[in-house]
Amino acid sequence: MKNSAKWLAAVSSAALLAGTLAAGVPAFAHAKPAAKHAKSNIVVINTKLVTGKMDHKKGWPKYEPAMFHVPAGKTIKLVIKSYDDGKATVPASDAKVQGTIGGFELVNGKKFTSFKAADVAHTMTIMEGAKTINIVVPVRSAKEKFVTVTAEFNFPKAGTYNWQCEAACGTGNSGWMGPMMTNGWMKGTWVVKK
Ligand SMILES: [Cu+2]
Repeated sequence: MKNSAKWLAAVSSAALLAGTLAAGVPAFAHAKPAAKHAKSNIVVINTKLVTGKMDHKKGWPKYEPAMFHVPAGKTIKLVIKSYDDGKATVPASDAKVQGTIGGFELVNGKKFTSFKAADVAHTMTIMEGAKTINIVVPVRSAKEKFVTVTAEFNFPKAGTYNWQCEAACGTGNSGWMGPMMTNGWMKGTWVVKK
């Protein structure tokens, strides 16, 4: 045999061997069906709160996303990852957590029911008919990249509910212009379906 033919024979027998081995073993182990989540009644919604620098629109911080679609009657677990280190003027009443399950929110895993107005960067204030759900986003510290705010609440009834950030984080003298007036930035909707 010429060298090249020897090489070819070696390669093909190796391939044959590999094929035989492969045939003896199921090509892919079957993935186990995912265990049914014990808390399937919870719908997790993630959003990010980015600064004007991050979204390349100076002075325009933004919730990404700011429009939400959820089912009625389920527990909504909202997780906000906020990168904002800038405080904004907020009325003291909006520095309090309101309307959430248990009346609290978690910031980096720690329970809070209210904040010093000076520590507030934004809010997620949802007008659910006569009820208000108020989730407060505190300023992240210089040490951390972001803060994680988690709150649970629910919408018993279908409908479209508006939300607004109540901390004056926008443009203009009042801080209420620009993103504060623009859907998809510091205001938006929760569309709740049956
Ligand atoms: Cu805001």
